[in-house]
Amino acid sequence: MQRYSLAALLRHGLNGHRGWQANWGVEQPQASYDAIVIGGGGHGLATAYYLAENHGLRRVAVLEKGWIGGGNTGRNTTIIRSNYLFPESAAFYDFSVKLYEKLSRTLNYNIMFSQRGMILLAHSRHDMENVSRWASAMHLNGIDAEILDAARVKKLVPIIDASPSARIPIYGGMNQPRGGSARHDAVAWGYARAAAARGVDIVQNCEVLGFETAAGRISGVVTSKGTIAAPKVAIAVAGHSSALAAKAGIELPVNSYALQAFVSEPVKPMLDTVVLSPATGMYFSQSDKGELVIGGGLDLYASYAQRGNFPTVEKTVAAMVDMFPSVGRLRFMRQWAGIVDVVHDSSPIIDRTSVPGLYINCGWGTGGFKAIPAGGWTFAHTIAHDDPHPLAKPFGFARFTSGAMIDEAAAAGIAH
Ligand code: FAD
Ligand code: PYC
Repeated sequence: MQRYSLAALLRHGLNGHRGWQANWGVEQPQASYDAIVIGGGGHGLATAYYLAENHGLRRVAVLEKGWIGGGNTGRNTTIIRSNYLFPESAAFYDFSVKLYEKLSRTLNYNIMFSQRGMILLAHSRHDMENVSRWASAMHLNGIDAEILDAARVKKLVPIIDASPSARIPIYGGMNQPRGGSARHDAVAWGYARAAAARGVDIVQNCEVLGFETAAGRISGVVTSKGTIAAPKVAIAVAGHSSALAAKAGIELPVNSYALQAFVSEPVKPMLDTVVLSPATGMYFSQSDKGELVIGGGLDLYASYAQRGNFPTVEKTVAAMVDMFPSVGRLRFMRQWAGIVDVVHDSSPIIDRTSVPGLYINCGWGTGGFKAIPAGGWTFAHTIAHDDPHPLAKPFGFARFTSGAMIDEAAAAGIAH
């Protein structure tokens, strides 16, 4: 791993930053690997890191068609929480939060993890019932949750309009104190650097175009940089999962939609928690630079365009200005979308596929950033042992035939 002395830092700073060595990445892939991971998002990079670190596989490549973190990992609004309803999800996502709690130290890279709490707003008596049941489910699963009345919401979020005349009334809410956020790029870069330091080849600008098989097993991939052999190939390409898996003859129960986010100009500290209003689909937090990081619901039709469309922006901003009138004159600096991979029970898929040697991690929809450490950990185990990790087992393909769905639509944060 690269370490710099103070003198070296000064020298680099004064000479225009020439001469830094790259922390990861090779231009050309080797002819063969023990395992190939397709997709240099958080899940692919974490998978490669844990393959090397937990399972001793060093001849591993991550193939990324663009740049690492350029997909949803670098486009998301970084909410981390484990407030799900079902025991399978609670165990999985809380394992992820626990890995996040020590990730900066694990990777020796500051991912700026901040457990500032995550508040879900209740706008009606019905919403209050809902969050009460939700908090009870969390307590039964051993996860922190507190019910808030309107006065406590106002105390935690002073800029909210909780007055009796507010157009969107505030009845109260629910807080997960251990929820929060982390810097998305840093998660990708931290895993990439740590994986590369363990011998993983990270190959950017390398698109996987198809699969090679021999005697019914996977034997490699065809890429924009040539054909590469490997007995194990793992897909972690989020919104492009169904299109890529189809090239191996696999039909996935996944649809792809645009999910948008926006960032305001920076302002002085005004919010030190994460706030989400499930009923309106509006949520926001404040970044360490002062920008408000804002998101809304899914665009309503399936799409691969990383733009999003205007009605979603309008609806989100209208709800935000109603609830937080003081933001009404702020200007937006940026708007974008990512293509999210949606399964009809709003839960992910981590499993082997029907092609021996081919594995898949997908279906994170609007909520897979929080799952990156656990997704990588359990997917690496699944690949290394050719058998699902116990935490991943409920999230396999079997549920689509057994009917044992894990329907987390109500706890998805942003419905998907
Ligand atoms: P990605 O980061 O998308 O990585 C997949 C990679 O695969 C991409 O880099 C892509 O270029 C590459 N790829 C695709 N096809 C190929 C190919 N053929 N060959 C090679 N490479 C290929 N989650 C949360 O938990 N909290 C949030 O607050 C949150 N907010 C969100 C807000 C927005 C606007 C969006 C879009 C998503 C949000 N999410 C959130 C969801 C989260 O971002 C994703 O679930 C997560 O980042 C998925 O990670 P990934 O590694 O699977 O996918
Ligand atoms: O998963 O918590 C989440 C989330 C909120 C907004 C988008 N995803």
